[in-house]
Amino acid sequence: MTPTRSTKQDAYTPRPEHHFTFGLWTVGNPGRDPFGEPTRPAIGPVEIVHKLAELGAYGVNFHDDDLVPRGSSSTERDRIVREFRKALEETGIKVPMATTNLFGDPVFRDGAFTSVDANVRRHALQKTMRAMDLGKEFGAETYVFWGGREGTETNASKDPQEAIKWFRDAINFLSEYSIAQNYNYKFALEPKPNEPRGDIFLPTIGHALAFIYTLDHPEMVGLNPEIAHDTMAGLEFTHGVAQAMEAGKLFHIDLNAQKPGRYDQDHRFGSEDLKAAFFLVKLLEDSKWPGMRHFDSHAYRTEDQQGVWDFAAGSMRTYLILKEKAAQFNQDAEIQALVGELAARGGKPGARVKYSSQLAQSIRDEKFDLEGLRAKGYGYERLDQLTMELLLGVR
Ligand code: GCO
Ligand code: MN
Ligand code: MN
Repeated sequence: MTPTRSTKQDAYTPRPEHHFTFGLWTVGNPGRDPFGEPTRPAIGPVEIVHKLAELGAYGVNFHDDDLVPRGSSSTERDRIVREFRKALEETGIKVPMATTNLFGDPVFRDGAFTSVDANVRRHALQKTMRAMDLGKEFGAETYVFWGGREGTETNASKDPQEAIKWFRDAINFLSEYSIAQNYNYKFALEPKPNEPRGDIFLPTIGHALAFIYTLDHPEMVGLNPEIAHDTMAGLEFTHGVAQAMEAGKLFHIDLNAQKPGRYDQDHRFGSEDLKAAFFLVKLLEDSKWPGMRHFDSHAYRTEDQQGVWDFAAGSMRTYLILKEKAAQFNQDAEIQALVGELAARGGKPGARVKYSSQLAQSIRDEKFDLEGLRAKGYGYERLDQLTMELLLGVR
């Protein structure tokens, strides 16, 4: 096992109660890309579990095929499962989430739940049910659906309305399976606009949210949004997360970093657009969101195994630093004075309109000081600059 670089213990040292998780496929990523071979050896599940425990993570997540490679015999499966379970017991590492690989096998090249081939669609159900069984063996509570191959390159191929119906049938079917098996899974749909398909169905948080309310069991189904995916689509991630959260639908989150307009980079959390990362952490922490802080990302392809653990430690450390910055923002007198002025403009805390005929009449009759409202600025330049100075460490 690669020795950990001697890292100092300080306020930003991750601990299990911070609920940081990694996928086997994230720290296990060997650096393959569409243009080149792996640049480092794959790391086995048992070593990953021990290393994540040493670094202070809470949990590890997996796809069926990450843990038990495709084509394993039942003896191999039993051995792998037994050794993985032993590692979990020795370290206390949990498995909060599981998922299915419905993208690697060429059988899924036209999609899994939305392949035009009905046999492929039923095979995808079979693979998912088996993977749900495997996830439950390790106590997973959240089940992620990332439809990487659910989509098209050409709309000549399938009727997109029909494809949505197939997708709905699959989620309804698997919801019933979870209920029948007493699995009590929460399903989390993960939107992505493209890659590996030219265009993927349910490409954004908004598409997925709207889809959920057409399901037979909308209460079981929520979102697993990912920073990289919304950034690829040019969207403001924190707004999407907030909308999912406000709807009670933020079931899981994939943290990483991404430059807009690129392939899915999945870089170390916080390594791009620090201010966006800060406001995301602030949202999650101010809301006391109880879910797992999952890192769906991997080390640069330049790295050896030491670099992988630097990447994992760095992801958690940056989150904790930003968490402290969020607390500082909430305590900074000058910032809070500006925030307080805005709150005062909002009326009583949480003042909202609710229709009644009297209120309608009174709003119709209300005299507004429009000159005053037009003239008064909002102070956002000052507020943003103070935020920047806080982030840059000079406050
Ligand atoms: C990606 C996705 C995946 C999923 C993972 C779990 O763009 O490759 O983000 O990493 O999150 O398959 O469902
Ligand atoms: Mn991704
Ligand atoms: Mn993801």
